[in-house]
Amino acid sequence: MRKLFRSTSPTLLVAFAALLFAGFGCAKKPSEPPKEIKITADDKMKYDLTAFEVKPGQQVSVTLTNVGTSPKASMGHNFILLKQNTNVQKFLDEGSMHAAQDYIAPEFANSVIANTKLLGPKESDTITFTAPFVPGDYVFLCAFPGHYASGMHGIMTVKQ
Ligand SMILES: [Cu+2]
Repeated sequence: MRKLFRSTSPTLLVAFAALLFAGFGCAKKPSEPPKEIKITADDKMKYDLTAFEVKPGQQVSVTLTNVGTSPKASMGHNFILLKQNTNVQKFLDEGSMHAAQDYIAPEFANSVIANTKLLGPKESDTITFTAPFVPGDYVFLCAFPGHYASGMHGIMTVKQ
């Protein structure tokens, strides 16, 4: 009896592990496709969309396309979604010294919920993220120096 138990238990363990994996797989499966947001940015330092709404915890896919023609070094654009209570001015000031990091200062990396890369003319980037569970307004902006001041920012509202 004891010998039989010993020989079957590894099989049982494998079966149990498989069940666990199946369970996790189920839990992770998104219930609906992500909400798709498409934004363009141009040489006039403007987004064509400055406000959108999502549900708490919803999967969101943002595609930013730079429709301008100016070189990336002088007119790059990105989309950075910030956590609430981020000091935006400080984020921009510190970021301006980190061109190689797409203007996101390492000390502010934790303030970013999601971001596209910095895009040159005709480039596009899609990011997918989970919307915050806390309802409210979340700032998004372009961190290229001077662009926020020119109006390159908007609000993502999380609302049930
Ligand atoms: Cu920009």
